[in-house]
Amino acid sequence: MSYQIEKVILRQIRLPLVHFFETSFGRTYERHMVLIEVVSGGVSGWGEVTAGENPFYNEEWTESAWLIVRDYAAPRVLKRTLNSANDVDGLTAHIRGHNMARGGLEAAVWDLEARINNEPLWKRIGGGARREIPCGVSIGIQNSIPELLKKIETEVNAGYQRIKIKIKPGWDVEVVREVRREFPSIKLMADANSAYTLNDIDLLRRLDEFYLMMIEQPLDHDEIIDHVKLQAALQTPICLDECLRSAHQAEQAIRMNACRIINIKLGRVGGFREAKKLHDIAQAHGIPVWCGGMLESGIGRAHNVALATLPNFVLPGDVSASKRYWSRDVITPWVETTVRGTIEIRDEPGFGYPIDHEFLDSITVRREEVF
Ligand code: OSB
Ligand code: MG
Repeated sequence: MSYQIEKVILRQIRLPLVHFFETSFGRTYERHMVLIEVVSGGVSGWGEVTAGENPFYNEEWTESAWLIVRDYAAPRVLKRTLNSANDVDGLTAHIRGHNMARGGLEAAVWDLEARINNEPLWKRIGGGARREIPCGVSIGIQNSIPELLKKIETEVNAGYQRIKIKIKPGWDVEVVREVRREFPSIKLMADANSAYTLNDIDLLRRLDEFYLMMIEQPLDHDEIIDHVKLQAALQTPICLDECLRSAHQAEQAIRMNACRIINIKLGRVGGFREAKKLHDIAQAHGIPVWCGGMLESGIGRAHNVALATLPNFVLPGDVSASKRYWSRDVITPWVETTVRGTIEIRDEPGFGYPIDHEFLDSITVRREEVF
């Protein structure tokens, strides 16, 4: 069934984190997200742009996302006859980069299409390989090692299946050693967010001793080739995040042996269509994937849950309970985990969680309609 989008509504919200989140590129206390609502025949679909507040993870940030969606992406999609949400990717593919802005709009159209068809988003995208998704947590750089150990203990006790810690030069080998001493048998991994270079090979090899599940994006954000050299020097599998922005790049990285595992983020690759393509290519090569996170509100979080029901999402992802991030989420109920460290999928149409409109309105700092 074809449909047309009559209106795109952009909203910018502010949501303070319950605890700051620190990576090798900086600390975040409060998220400023752009939410996208697409309207067709009285039905609304929702998406979230996963760009950060600053262009430090990649080139995008809240402000650029607003302009890209408003001035470039939305006008290409509005009033067109769409046969499928699969069409959206191609309509905005002339935009160079800015995958998160493109992907926020694309995801909103998938949600809309699921709602028009009265079916859950996970079903619309071809997922549903599992009824509950395995969950891990991503724990940022802390002020001290004891504080980190305390946080890990809390999350392990909450049932999370694997722990990811952030590392950077000066907060790496000794920190991982202490974590391993305290937690010898947990599934543990480290994410460097591009903080190292090939000059650090010897240091990174010292991490092999701690039998990490993987080390995520150790080298430059746009560097695949150096990861080939590093992977050949390490026992620990490399997982790529930042530098895989398309299914094609992922295929090249796999063929070159730049990584053995892939983190898929909906925004980073520009939406569900590309995420599914990347997923399929990894699966065909026997490379497991997991769903990354970008400190999403409930809307982006629920999209991630749907994505993680595709069959090759076999490793626990960075999708965890709302309450780890927010004192109040924009959906009700919030995303919660089971005692097994999983999130159960829901059968309501679209992304499956009603929006808390009253709260959403109260944290909206900017709103604009494009039609
Ligand atoms: O590299 O995975 C990352 C958050 C912001 C930017 C980059 C990353 C992250 C996370 C957090 O690790 C994952 C989450 O809990 O949402
Ligand atoms: Mg990462």
